[in-house]
Amino acid sequence: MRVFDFNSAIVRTPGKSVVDGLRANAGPAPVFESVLAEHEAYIAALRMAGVDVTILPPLEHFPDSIFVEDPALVFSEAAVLLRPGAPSRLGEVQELSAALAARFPEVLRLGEGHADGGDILVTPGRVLIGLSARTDDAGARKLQGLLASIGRASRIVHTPRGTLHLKSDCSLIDEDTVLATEGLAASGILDGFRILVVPPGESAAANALRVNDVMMVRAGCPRTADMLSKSGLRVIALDVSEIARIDAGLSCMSLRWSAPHARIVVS
Ligand code: CIR
Repeated sequence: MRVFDFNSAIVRTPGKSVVDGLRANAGPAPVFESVLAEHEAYIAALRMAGVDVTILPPLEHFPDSIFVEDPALVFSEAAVLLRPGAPSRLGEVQELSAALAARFPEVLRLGEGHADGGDILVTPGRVLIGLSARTDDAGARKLQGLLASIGRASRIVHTPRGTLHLKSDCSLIDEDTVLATEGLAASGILDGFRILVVPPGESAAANALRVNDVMMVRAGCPRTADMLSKSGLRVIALDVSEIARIDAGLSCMSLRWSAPHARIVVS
């Protein structure tokens, strides 16, 4: 099984409070109805890629809770409840725990430090954990221990300064190849992988999402889409312009894994 073979996913419907989601820069807040539409299209794309999607209810107290990738990390064999680095997001962890306990044979819990799922890139050989403003040394080290306990090797790297999450700047394309921004490609973090650099002006497209044989890419980045199509992938362009206003992209809106006996619907 490849690390991007998934038959199951969890997402969370945005609450109206999503318009108050965290954002690093001043700018217009997203429009709730538009976020909802982008989220619905995202769910449809996951289903089209062959994934059974569980939709959790909105949490108005947690504006960023639509971004379920950050409070947890999931594999077929276990889930890990993380500790997001933004204080307003810490409570999202508890809100996910019952859904994960019902679906995974083992649920581990990060007990100290901070780590956001957006800083974690799962590759075939190891899990890369990016230190960032959200993921600290204590959290990364503790997470390494948890990963080792389920037989997963990991490496701590540095998310480029000024980048929210490691995966804001990269995504796995296939078992040997990573799509990355020019800056991340030059950093050495990805040495050993074949790197496809996103074309100039399309750096936001580096946060793409491989699900089975589908590659979800941010709409409005035609050269990236073209490059990926030429790699033989079925590319689906998704509009994420509203959620981008709160610093988000494609990977952050789901937790994905391969469950042993999941119902698979391909449409
Ligand atoms: C935040 O700042 O936490 C949210 N507004 C965006 C989180 C995006 N998460 C991700 O890319 N993994």
